[in-house]
Formats: sequence, C-alpha cells, structure tokens
Amino acid sequence: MSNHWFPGHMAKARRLMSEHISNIDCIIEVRDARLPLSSTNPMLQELKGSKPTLILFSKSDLSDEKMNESFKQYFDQHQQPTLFLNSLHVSARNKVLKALDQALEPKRLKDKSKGIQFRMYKIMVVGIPNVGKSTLINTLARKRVVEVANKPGVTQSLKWLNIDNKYMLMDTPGVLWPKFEDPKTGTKIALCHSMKEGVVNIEEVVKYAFSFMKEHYPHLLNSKPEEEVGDIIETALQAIKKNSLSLTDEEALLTLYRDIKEGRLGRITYDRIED
Ligand SMILES: Nc1nc2c(ncn2[C@@H]2O[C@H](COP(=O)(O)OP(=O)(O)OP(=O)(O)O)[C@@H](O)[C@H]2O)c(=O)[nH]1
Ligand SMILES: [Mg+2]
Repeated sequence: MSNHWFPGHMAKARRLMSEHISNIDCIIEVRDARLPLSSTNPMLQELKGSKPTLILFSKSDLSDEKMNESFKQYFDQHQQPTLFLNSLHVSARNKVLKALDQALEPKRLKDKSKGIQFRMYKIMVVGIPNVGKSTLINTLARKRVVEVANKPGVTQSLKWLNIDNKYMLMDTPGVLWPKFEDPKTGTKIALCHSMKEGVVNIEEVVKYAFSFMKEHYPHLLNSKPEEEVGDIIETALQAIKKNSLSLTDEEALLTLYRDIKEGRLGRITYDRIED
C-alpha cells in the first residue's frame, strides 16, 4: 500500500473543471485546517491561474488553535484572503458570504465601470477529497442540496447551485494528483481522512502521527518522554483492545487510525510554516 490515490473520476473532474474555468469569477479553495500547506493540490493551483481565490480552512475545530493564528498571519502577509472555519457551525454562512463579497469587490467595481449594475457571480469550490466542500455549499444554501458523507470521494460530478440569487456556486469532486513529490504529503493527507482507507499503509501513517505528537504535542500522549514511539502505540492499542475484547490486532490499529483522522486524540496541525 502506497498512501496514494488517483482514480479515473478525479482525472475526469479535473478535465471538466478546466473546461469551465474561463467562465468562473472566483475560486473558493477548501483546505483542511490541519494541513494548511499540504492540503492544496498543485494541479488545481495550475488550473486556477490568476483567478481571485479565497482559501477556506475547514475543520479548524480539529486543528491547533495557535497554529490557526500563525497560519492566518502567514497568509495575511502574503496578501492571500483566508478564513478559518468550522463549516458545521451556524456562524459559517455569514462569515463566508462576507469574505466572498470582499474577494469579489474588485470585480464588482470593474463591472460598474462598464455599466453592469448586477450579475450573478460564478464561483467554483475546489479542493482535495473530504475537506468539506459540499458541507460548505449546504451551509450556504441553508439546506441539503448536495450529498455529504464522512468519506473521501462522495461528490463525483460537477453541480451548480444558486445561493441567494446572488452567487452560482459549483460543487466539484475532491481531486488529488498523480504523484506526490514528497511522500510525507500522502501520509499527512491520509491522516486527515482525504485518502481512501483501502490504499493507506495504516501502520506507517499511525507511526508518523505518534512521532509527530511526541515532538509537537507530547501533552496529548499518555507517556513518559523517554518512551519509544512503538511502545506508546502499543499501549494505545492495548487500551483499545481492553475496551473491545473481540478486536483483532489489525482492527485495533484501524480503530486507532480512525481516532486520529477524526481528531479524537486532540487538536493537531501537521504542517509548520517552515515546512
Ligand atoms: N469537524 C468538522 N467537520 C467538518 C467540517 N466541514 C466538513 N466536515 C465533515 O467532513 C466530512 C466531509 O464533508 P464533505 O462536505 O462531504 O466533503 P467534500 O469535500 O465535499 O468531500 P468529497 O466530495 O468526497 O470530495 C463530513 O463528515 C462533514 O460533516 C468542519 O468544519 N469541521
Ligand atoms: Mg463533496
């Protein structure tokens, strides 16, 4: 298993998205706040070119609050509009609409100078799988207009949605890319639930998460500083098996992996600005 996943529907989605891109006014790139850098797709960066882009960091309720602040400042310094968001919270809708208005202000002024008082702006929502693109659209629509589920690869085709007769938003399938330049990227993406379980080397990914926690979040581990990562994982697996006596070793490891992906071990950000 390789921590890699690029099925045909992603290649097709990428092709269809490139056919629409010339008609799009603005891009909303949804990233996972636990991976502010690694959850961007270089293929989508290339696709969007110089279109105005708002980066929405979803799942910021699962990431490290201090790192949310540091990354917010980092992107501010790079003049890149961002929003750290819990898309499931009722406050998300107004925050996103306000940020969208700001991102589209230069377009609106340009339109006015051409005598166009009003038009519906077209926005494409892009990102890697399972980061919350469809959730965001449902939050904006105030009802379930697109399918959402807690597994990657749910949205498989492009779909336009009308938001308040003001914006047309396009939901798109989560897209990864054919080759990770740095294999660590695949591991981190697997840790944040953007990779199909069947292709994940779970043992390797769990080990990476625990090594990272030992270095950056030791308070989340019930362990002594001198304890080896392998031993800390073993203790965590034994605790899982004690709770569910019928679990095999493999099932206990899968449970631990799922606990990490769902943020049950604590709030963690796996990227650092200097990465
Ligand atoms: N905790 C938390 N969960 C979120 C947030 N946004 C989305 N989710 C959850 O993430 C899961 C995936 O959401 P989707 O909206 O289906 O993700 P997607 O990006 O459309 O996924 P694909 O269509 O597979 O690419 C769901 O279980 C959502 O409830 C958030 O801000 N915080
Ligand atoms: Mg979706």
